Parts: sequence; C-alpha cells; structure tokens
Amino acid sequence: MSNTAVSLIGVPTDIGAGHRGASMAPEALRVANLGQRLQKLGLDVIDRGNLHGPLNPWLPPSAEGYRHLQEAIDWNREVCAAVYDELSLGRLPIMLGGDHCLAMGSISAVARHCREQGKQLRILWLDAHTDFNTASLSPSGNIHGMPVACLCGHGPAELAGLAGFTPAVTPAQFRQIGIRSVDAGEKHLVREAAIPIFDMRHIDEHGIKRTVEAALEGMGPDTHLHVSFDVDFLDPSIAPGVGTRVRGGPTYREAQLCMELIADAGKMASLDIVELNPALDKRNQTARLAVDLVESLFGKSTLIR
Ligand code: Z70
Ligand code: MN
Ligand code: MN
Ligand code: MN
Repeated sequence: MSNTAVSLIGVPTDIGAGHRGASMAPEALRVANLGQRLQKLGLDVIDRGNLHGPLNPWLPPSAEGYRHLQEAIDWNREVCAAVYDELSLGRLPIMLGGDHCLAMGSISAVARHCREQGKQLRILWLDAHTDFNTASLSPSGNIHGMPVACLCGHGPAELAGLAGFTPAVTPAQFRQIGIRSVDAGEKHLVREAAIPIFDMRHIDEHGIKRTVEAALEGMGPDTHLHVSFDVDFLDPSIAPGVGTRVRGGPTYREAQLCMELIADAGKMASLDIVELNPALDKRNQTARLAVDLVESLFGKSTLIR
C-alpha cells in the first residue's frame, strides 16, 4: 500500500502545450470527484487548491527555440517548492495538471527529497511521447515535449537545475510505457541516452502485464516510485480530451491492469496527472476516465480475488 496521506495540487497551466485548455484540467478532475473518490478508498485527502503562475501569452518560439521559457521557469519553481513541501510533510503529492512541462518541477522536487532521504528513485512515464526534445531538436518549441531531456540535464540551467543539482535524474531511472510518437531528431537523443522504453510494440508483443512487471522490476525496499501519467498515454478512442491524440494506445482494460499492477507494487510516492484538455473533451469523459484509473492506481479493486 502506498502512503495514504495525499495532497492534491492544482497546476492550471498550458504554457508548455501546443493547444490551449489543459489549464482547465485541475477543475475538471475535481468536478469528476477525484478527491471524494480517493477519500472513499480510505485515503486522507487534502486539496491544497491551485498554484499560481503566469498566464499563457501564446507566443511563437523564441530565437533559442523555446515557447514560453520564462513562464515555464516561473511555474516550475512553484511546482517544485510545493511538491518538496508535501514530501517533507510525509504526504504523497498528486499534481492536477496542467501540461506535462510541470513534471520538471515535480520530479526535481522528488529527486531532491530522495537524495536527502537516501532513497532510490524510479520514474514511470506513461505517455504516447518520449518528451525528450531539446530546443534545437524540437519541431514545435513546446516545452511539454522537453521535460525528460531537461530532467536529464539537456536544457536551460534554470529548468535543468531546479532540484539544486544537475542532472536531477538519469535516463536509467526512467521507464517509459505506451510510447508511439517520437520526433526524428528526438529519436537520436533517446537512443544515445538509452532510456528504457516499453513502446506500444512491446505491449503488443508481450502484453501489458509482462510489460508493466518489467518496468517495475529491480526496485529495492527503499524505492520512491514517481508516476507521471500523461493522459495521451490512453487510446484516444477512450480518452479524446487531450491536445495530442495518437491512435494505437492502451485500451481501457490494458490501462486498468497497468494501474492495478503499479498499485500492487506498493511503492508509488508521488503522481502527476497531465495533459488532460477539457476544451477538447466530451462531457468530461476523459477526466472521469482519469479518475477511474487513478482509483486503481491507489488500489481500488473489484475484490473478486
Ligand atoms: C512533440 C513536440 C508532446 C505531449 C505532445 C509532441 C510532444 N514531440 N508531449 N504531448 N505530452 O512538440 O515536442
Ligand atoms: Mn518520503
Ligand atoms: Mn507527455
Ligand atoms: Mn504525450
């Protein structure tokens, strides 16, 4: 069982994304009763409300190749401080994103916490994308396509150094699941860094159970597991409310089993829920699905066995 004291942290921003709307997602998750549903599972839930940061100026990429770099720095400083505080209180922070650039702040805080506590860190990255672009490689300049690279030290000092040391983490600490969209330039860096990737072909060939088990393998008793759940991980036929729909993702059943297997491992100590876009959703169905899956992530089971 993971920590039963959880803190919801709203991060209403879409400055890193290519579509507007993820800034509305913290409220969509609350409307889908995320907090109450976790409470019903027996968790001690505190909703800390939303963090505050700059609005989205909706500018083109700068000469350096970033869209909204200063905004990303400002938001991530807030996220990093808030997550570090929750971990210091012994609570499990849940980011209600927001676009995926917020993972630079959350995971930097987790990395710092783990270093201070002498804990191992494993990061499970559930996503259609590897998010390993740099400013020079990125086709869009959107910073939500760069958090993994930044966390591994490939990025501007203000973001790569959020943890207080650089790199905050190493590629070997990641396990990426669900990958099916990698940009051409990004692919080179991903290969060079040798990030452990379980792409959709791996899931097709080995099944979701063996895939998730392999991704969770080798965690010691003192491992902090951070789960970064990009909702575009899911097949867009069940999760239309995302900015970047990539077909061929996990089905409802595969996603449920994935979450249940993570819960069984009992090591999750922090969580991001990102890239949900209510402006592109239908009657909040993607938010409701995300809440269902997060319940499973916290051990909700049908109790048939
Ligand atoms: C593309 C880019 C991305 C999420 C889309 C897309 C990146 N590789 N990440 N949705 N979460 O622009 O860098
Ligand atoms: Mn801890
Ligand atoms: Mn992502
Ligand atoms: Mn994605």
